[in-house]
Amino acid sequence: TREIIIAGAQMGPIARVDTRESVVARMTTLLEKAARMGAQLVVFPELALTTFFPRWFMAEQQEIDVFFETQMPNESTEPLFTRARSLGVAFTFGFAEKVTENGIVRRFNTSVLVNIQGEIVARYRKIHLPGHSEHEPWRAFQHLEKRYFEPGEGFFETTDLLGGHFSMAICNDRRWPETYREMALRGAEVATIGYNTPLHYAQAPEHDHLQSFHNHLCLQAGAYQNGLWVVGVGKTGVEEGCGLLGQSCIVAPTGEIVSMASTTGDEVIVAACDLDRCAEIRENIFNFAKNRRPEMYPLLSAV
Ligand code: ING
Repeated sequence: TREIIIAGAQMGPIARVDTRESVVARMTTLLEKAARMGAQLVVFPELALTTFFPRWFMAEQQEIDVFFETQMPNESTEPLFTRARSLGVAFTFGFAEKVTENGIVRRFNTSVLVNIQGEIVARYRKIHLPGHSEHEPWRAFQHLEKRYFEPGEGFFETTDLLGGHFSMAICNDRRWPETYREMALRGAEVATIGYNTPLHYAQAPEHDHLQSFHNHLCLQAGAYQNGLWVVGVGKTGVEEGCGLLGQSCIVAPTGEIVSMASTTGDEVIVAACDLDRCAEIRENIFNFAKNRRPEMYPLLSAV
């Protein structure tokens, strides 16, 4: 067996006025609790450092940029990196990233994976940006990820950590079956996925009551159909008047939920994840080499 203790650090609402320092203090408390529970890796939500600001239309770029980090770690997040290193715990979290590449300022919905030495060993920039790019006042709240972020240009890379192969995805990525298949084809054993999912979906409010079902359906199917451990961790509760889905969970390669949050606040969930269990699926029902027929799915990889 190759058992790794993995924790999901679900976070309750973050107010627009909450300082990075106050949020990092909450994250540090969650990380310390996870460590006490034996965690070797702690998974935080998407955009874990700030409120989910794409819910508002903001005209001025400098008002938007208040929510972005221009370097990582930085003065406000360094205490989290330092504490994790002292506890020998790896972690992953999402944040809004503003970088200048080749003289061009770029903004991404990003997550990083940090090893037990406190070093960033992987960076992923969300490729499936949901929502819309123009102000749509008819909505109860906006979902302007297509306006505030660019889609990432990196693939679902895997990173070796703690004796396993890890891949990161972010929120809407988890709804696309391609995400998990690409990870699994690259040898991933664990998918870590932070999310901020409103309970109200403006274009189809008749589906609002299905948000929890659709969340677990995607995570469980992705896990089972690809023999992956999947860790889905939400920002939850009523954040600036907007209800966000909780029920963060850890899913085994069989598709079974083995640990789930039961509050809509800051909460640690933990599971002992034997990475060798991926083989139960990947060497049998979903043995890609023996059973998958890519030549019969020509449209799947078509651009
Ligand atoms: N949020 C949502 C998500 O994909 C959404 C957007 C909500 C899509 C509900 C469909 C239904 O979980 C982010 N941040 O991607």
